Amino acid sequence: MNDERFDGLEATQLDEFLDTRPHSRQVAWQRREFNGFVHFGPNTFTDRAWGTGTEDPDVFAPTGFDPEQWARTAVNAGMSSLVLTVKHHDGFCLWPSRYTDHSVAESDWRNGDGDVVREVADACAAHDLRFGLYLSPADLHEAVTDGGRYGNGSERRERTIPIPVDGADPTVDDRQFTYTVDEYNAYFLNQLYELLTKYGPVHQVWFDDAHPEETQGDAQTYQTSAWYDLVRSLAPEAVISINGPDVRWCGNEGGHTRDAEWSPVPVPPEADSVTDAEYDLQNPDFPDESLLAAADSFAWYPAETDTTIRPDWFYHSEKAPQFDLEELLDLWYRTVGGNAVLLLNLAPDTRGRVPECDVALLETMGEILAETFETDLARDASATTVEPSDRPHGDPTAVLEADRDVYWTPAGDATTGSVTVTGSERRTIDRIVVQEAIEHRGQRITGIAVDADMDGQWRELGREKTVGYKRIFRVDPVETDAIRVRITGALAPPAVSRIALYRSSPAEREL
Ligand code: FUL
Repeated sequence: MNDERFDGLEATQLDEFLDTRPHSRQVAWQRREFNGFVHFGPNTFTDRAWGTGTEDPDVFAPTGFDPEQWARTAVNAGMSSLVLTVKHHDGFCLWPSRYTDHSVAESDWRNGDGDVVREVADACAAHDLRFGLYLSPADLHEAVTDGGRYGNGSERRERTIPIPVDGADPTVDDRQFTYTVDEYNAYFLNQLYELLTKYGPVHQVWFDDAHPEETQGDAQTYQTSAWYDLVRSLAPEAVISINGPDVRWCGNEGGHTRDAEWSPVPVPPEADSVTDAEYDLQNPDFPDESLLAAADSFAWYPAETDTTIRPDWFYHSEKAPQFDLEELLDLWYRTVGGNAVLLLNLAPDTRGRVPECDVALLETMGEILAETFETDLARDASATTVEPSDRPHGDPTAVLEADRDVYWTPAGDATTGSVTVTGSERRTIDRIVVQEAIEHRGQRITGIAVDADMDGQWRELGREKTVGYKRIFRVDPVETDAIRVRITGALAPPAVSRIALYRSSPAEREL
């Protein structure tokens, strides 16, 4: 089975597609699988989705700010990192920035001595969570206040980052950078500099594409190549997401996923890079046939599904979680098990705590997933193929090892093949995990089926189009001692790094 969307590719294009590989920072991010987003700021207190930029800093007044509780919740849910809105579209900074008076330093909260970013970064470190930051390019405060830098038509000239500030704390870093930028971009770069030097290590930088006021959005050009350069210099392991070259927005905020999610994506001829391309990310068939056929080159640009546990990104007192436990688990399976990363938003309330009912949901979710995936039922299994195994990557037992650097491929140029995993006894199985060796061979599989040996007869349990980093099959429970994974199509010889078998936890089955 082949995916017809690739039929129109020239041989050279196909070669380029196949040669596309993730950077190590993208691999590290992909392996984090499930992360927490945190929207917290003036909107938490004003009950708004988007602020105006004219909020009095005193509205930011958490009564029981507890980032430890956020971090504990995240860990118990099974998350690997937290990405905090250090500045949302309203422009209010959750750290005492030297470059604005619109920050926690100007609020009565902790007499202006509070630093949300510091405490969240520290809580993450204490709980072995990676830390990421969302810094909104759109900045209403800078757009609407007198002397604001957003869209002020200022001259682009050579500026040294960080720009020294009289009387302010000296920088904690002595590196300097020079960019030819306007005032708003200089402001943005100064803030990035502060954030990446004071609160690191930072593993993800999230640049939103959205702007609450379209027309104002047009007023300001974002000099993103300078931003990217600064992030690469100060946080080389951080992925730059959404309005960035490393991680692609999945195209919706509702937690919808594609049946077939591809990480290598075409760069259209009119664009210089993926960040320059005008993609229709709502397209369920992205990247579609016409985009593929027209491609000049390809880039590894994997999908992140961001959605929020509550109906809005910020806390609203009258709203409850929008997903129940079953839906949350389904979301996790469709994203993590569908070659995407899940970024699930938490909305701390006016106390500065994740609401208890959300905590309960997330912790139950985490317990269920931990229990389901605790024991790989293939751990004492053997893996066999019908082909000779004494050739490079011919040994099928590679798929039983967690080591992602060992993998199996079929013999010769074959684009199909199968591995049978046989256990020492019959076991009940209803989750089958398959992974491609994306680090070494990119993404290739276009068709895959899984079968169970039912007393000498193979019974097909499920079928999918793509695998990529990870595919999780949720199948009806079968009692068997052998599972066969059949690659039914691939763009080039497929490389399978992992096959693992599980039984869902009793709590999951009762849902
Ligand atoms: C959007 C923003 O406008 C929302 O407020 C939220 O931050 C979401 C993650 O991104 O573009």
